[in-house]
Amino acid sequence: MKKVGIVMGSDSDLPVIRKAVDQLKALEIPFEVHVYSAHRTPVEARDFALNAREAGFGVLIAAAGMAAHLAGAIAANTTLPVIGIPCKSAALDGVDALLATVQMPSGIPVATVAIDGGTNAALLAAQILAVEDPKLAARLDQKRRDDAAKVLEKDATILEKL
Ligand code: RP5
Repeated sequence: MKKVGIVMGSDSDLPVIRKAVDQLKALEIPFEVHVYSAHRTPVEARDFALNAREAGFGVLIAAAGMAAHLAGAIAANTTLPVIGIPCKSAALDGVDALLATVQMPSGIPVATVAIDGGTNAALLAAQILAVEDPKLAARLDQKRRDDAAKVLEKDATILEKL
């Protein structure tokens, strides 16, 4: 199976990345995690993106906060699918990163998930890999069934709580 490459702009983004990593582990998807910044280490971020396909990655996830150019900078240097996670920061609650990540110019797409949306980033990466991997697709189907069962359990008990 192809690997998922995860890049975060700073180790302060780790709580968001941990959610993605936990989900990838649960789905038995191989991954690598790096700290590269579009601004502080632009050369390393670029080189990672340029070499990613050859290095065995199938999807990339990029998480950054504030003026969050990381996902876009990665996407500019690869045609692998890139998923952007805007991370919340103190001043603007992540809206700054959301707009910087989602508002990509035509020609360089970034599939942007919710602010701090580490879990959905991992699930979207899994769904992309599952296009060519029936076993992974079956694990995703099972997760959907498990999640639905949990909601229906809550439905069955909600009246007792009221
Ligand atoms: C961004 O700036 C990072 O992705 C992080 O979300 C934010 C703050 O970085 P630190 O100052 O905590 O390293 O580049």
